[in-house]
Amino acid sequence: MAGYTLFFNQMSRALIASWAFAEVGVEPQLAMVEWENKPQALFDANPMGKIPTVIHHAADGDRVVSEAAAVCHYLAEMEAPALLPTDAEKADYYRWLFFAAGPVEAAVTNKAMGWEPKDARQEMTTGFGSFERVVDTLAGWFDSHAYVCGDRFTMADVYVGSAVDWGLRFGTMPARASLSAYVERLRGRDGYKASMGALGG
Ligand SMILES: N[C@@H](CCC(=O)N[C@@H](CS)C(=O)NCC(=O)O)C(=O)O
Repeated sequence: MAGYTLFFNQMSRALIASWAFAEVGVEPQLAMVEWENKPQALFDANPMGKIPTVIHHAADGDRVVSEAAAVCHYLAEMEAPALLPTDAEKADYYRWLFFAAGPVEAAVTNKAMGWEPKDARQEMTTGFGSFERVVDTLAGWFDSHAYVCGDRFTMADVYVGSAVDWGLRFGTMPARASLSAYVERLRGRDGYKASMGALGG
């Protein structure tokens, strides 16, 4: 049996996990998920019924990990410590990993669904502030850094890079020069081509 099961659909955030698996050099068993007919095993593992959901068939028993950012980091912890941050890189690594999973995700999806904070007061209490602040802040980082942790690719780039890649690909994030250049660097990776590459050019 493979060491991991990945509940998967090609047009979903499960591609992020697929990319993470490619980067750590592990091939999971895919459990295909049709939206209209999700397998019971997915709900058993994750009552949210969302993907990516991963089951790690560890020596001490099965472990479930969901949430794409957590899946990425967990796989680096288990399989590829070289993709984890050094002490000096940890602040950048966690900062941008959580920024992407929280403010970026919320800002992009809220805007795409037609909701944005309507005034300064709402911005103050909304975790992402405003879509513009989120994009300016993220693009500002990549104005002067090649990757999340500076000049070295880490697992955080799989998650942050996926958010930027999807944003540019589907037009939910503006194609700022630094964001486009960041995504181009990532698209050159073998792990990206073997996973996200399925989305086409
Ligand atoms: N917070 C989750 C979101 C996962 C998510 O929304 N996945 C979508 C596909 S992109 C899904 O499984 N949708 C199926 C559903 O909600 O029924 C993560 O970051 O992994």
